[in-house]
Amino acid sequence: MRRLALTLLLMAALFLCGCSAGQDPPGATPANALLLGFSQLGSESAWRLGSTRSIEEAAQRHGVDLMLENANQRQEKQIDAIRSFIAYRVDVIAFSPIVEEGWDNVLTEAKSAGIPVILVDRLIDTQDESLYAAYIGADFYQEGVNAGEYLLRKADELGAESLAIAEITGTVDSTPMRQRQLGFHDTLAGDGRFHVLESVSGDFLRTKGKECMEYLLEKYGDEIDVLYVHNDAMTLGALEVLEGAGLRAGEEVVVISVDGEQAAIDLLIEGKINCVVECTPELGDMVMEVARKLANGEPVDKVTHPVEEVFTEYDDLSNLAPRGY
Ligand code: GZL
Repeated sequence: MRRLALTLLLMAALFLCGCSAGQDPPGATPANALLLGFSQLGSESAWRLGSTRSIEEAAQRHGVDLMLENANQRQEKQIDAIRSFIAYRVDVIAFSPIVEEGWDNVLTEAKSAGIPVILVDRLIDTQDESLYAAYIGADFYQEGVNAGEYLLRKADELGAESLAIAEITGTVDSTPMRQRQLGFHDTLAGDGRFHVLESVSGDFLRTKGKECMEYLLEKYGDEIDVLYVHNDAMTLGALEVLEGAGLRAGEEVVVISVDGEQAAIDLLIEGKINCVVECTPELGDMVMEVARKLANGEPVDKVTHPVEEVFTEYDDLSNLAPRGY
């Protein structure tokens, strides 16, 4: 009799607070709730916009509550965002570090607060690998190797004895800039056919890619046989200058680009770009899966690379799916 009375009392209490057995009372945090703080570095390219979209859509699909802050290309704003995530007691922090150095202090604060950190898209340079739980992003060195291996094939096909290379790099001291440069030059090292005229930074921006091309063309003119550009946005800017100078990009100048934006693929099909090395921005689902595991105290891989392709003038791209960025 007492048990029945207690049961009736409990059911009445649940009814009065508007919830039934198994539901969380209003205002309570649902059992599988996950609050992710994400610091995006900016909006510098269609690739970056695709990256942000991937994170936002994946958070929706995975039922993750997302606090996304855009730093507009400023490291100090990323650091401020991470500090605000710590103060807000998010469950997991993720961010795309604009450059590799300068993160130890703020990530030590996150570690002291017991909040796991995921590096997305770019790495940091630190002596303390415990400051982050996982890196989800491309193997940029391999992307540079992919670009170099295309050029070796092109040089053989041309029967070229000497090719002068101009390079437009991404943001100085960022992982993609450092690794795409290293992988490319390591692949060509020792092959006497290639020499680099100059490497200049376009900061991954179309406008600066255009300025770099104007500078390179002014200084080297038709000496330039090959243009290696660290992202499609800068390539689009550079092609404006080449076309304006009456130079046939893809023919008189071999053009190698990275990212795989739709605009670059269209130019590859047109024959104005010779090679596009893919760097996918579609990392959102991997980020959410790892964040969920970290929040549940489950082990995660330290490094996760997405599968990436290389698109060249030798490929049949007629059935290539729309790129989505
Ligand atoms: C690469 C990413 C780079 C892209 C650029 O993963 O960090 O940043 O290649 C973007 O388009 O600006």
